[in-house]
Amino acid sequence: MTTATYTVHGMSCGHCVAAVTAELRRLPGVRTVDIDLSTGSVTVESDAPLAGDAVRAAVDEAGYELAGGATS
Ligand SMILES: [Cu+2]
Repeated sequence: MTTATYTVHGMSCGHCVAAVTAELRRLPGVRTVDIDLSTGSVTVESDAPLAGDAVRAAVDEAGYELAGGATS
């Protein structure tokens, strides 16, 4: 199990949080997605480390922008 924290720009309400959560949960191995709307902080717990490109693509699919790199 591994946990990574990302920052996502552009989320402004619970709907945004739900959209990002739903897309990230589609990634293989993702267990939990925890989003702090006030900071844009997205914490993802997964079976194995996620590829940054996959996370970026999922956030992009939801309609938002992944900031910078991941910090574990
Ligand atoms: Cu919203």
